[in-house]
Amino acid sequence: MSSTRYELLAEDLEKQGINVSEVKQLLKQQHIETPSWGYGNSGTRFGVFSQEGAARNATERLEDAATVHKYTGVAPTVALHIPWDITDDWEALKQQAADLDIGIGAINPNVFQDQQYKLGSVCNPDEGIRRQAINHMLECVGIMNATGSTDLSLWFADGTNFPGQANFRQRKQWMYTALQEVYQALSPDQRMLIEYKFFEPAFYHTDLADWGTAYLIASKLGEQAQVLIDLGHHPQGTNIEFIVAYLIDEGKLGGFHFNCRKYADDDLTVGSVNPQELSLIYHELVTAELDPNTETDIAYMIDQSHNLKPKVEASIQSVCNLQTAYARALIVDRDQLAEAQAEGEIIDAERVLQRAAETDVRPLLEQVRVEMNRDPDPLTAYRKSGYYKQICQARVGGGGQGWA
Ligand code: PSV
Ligand code: MN
Repeated sequence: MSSTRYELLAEDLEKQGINVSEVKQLLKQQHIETPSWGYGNSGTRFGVFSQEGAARNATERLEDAATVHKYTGVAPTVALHIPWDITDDWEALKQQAADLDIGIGAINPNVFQDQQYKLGSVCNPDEGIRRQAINHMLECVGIMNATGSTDLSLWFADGTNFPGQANFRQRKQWMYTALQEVYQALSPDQRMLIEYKFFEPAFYHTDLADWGTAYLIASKLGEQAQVLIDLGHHPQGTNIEFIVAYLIDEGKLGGFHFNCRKYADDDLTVGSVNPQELSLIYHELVTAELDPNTETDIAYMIDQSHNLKPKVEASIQSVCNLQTAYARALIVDRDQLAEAQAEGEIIDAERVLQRAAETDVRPLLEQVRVEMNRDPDPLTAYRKSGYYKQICQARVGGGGQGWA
């Protein structure tokens, strides 16, 4: 009897000393959070492109997130952006999520869009505006309490566009005191994730520009504050896997926003242009995850808006790309790698990573999905389901969420 593609791969991996059932177990436990803002109409600063069937409100965004989970099996939570997802009945929204078999993930305050934030939020020269921003974040802690969310995910558009526009040190202090007040409102099981970005919408300076500034402030705040890495927020060529390793080693990596730097952030599918970079990032994540002496609790989230691709399909594709990267990282022969590193055998060390990255893990992922009672090909199964046709018929009208 001839072997299946999965059996051949499993045999080959076992020969390398990889425990395939452990790998499958970890793949089944993978957890990727999708963003509610990935399901509504969105755009660039040049315009919003409406899509047929785009979700028009939080309820519909939850339906889409649940659909992505239904077909992938590894996207069980959805991140909310406030006020885009505001409701006057959080209990009902939480119940809707539970009925759809998903949970509410990170809560993202929005302190960048309203008119008063033109010159910044917590670093705004106007004290009253700084207070409004702090109050909005405190309101979001209340929403965490109401929804059972444990992550407050913070990103600030604060920065300046011109030399001399503001006093850097004063802004640094405003940022810290604001975050301190919000930090103090967290309960012990909640944490604050601090996201940095070195450009956009301010281009002269950004108040939390890089992992160093985010790390410093998170360290000063305390254990419940950690850094969030968004793949789109670095200068081109940055070695992100090094940042990952460094922050993990300090117990300060709390969250991820996956996307692709090619289009700054937001829209381009994770792993579409740079699968090698993604594999190397996952290699660091998995190395830490498998290390019994290292504790990690990282929220893996996608931050993409899908302005061009059909949104639910693009989300399924992104989740699948992250499964692929995870699977490749799980099959790295870490003993052989450690040996090559210890002996200074650079080529051999690199070849260990290459071997994993070049392995076709599709049969492994298909097997995992079947064992999770999912279709082995999530995208095709979704396309056949008729969901898209149904939402196109049902969702007529509605503007651009956030960007409208
Ligand atoms: C900012 O560019 C960012 O990455 C932050 O995470 C925001 O919350 C998100 O995008 C909004 O799209
Ligand atoms: Mn982000």
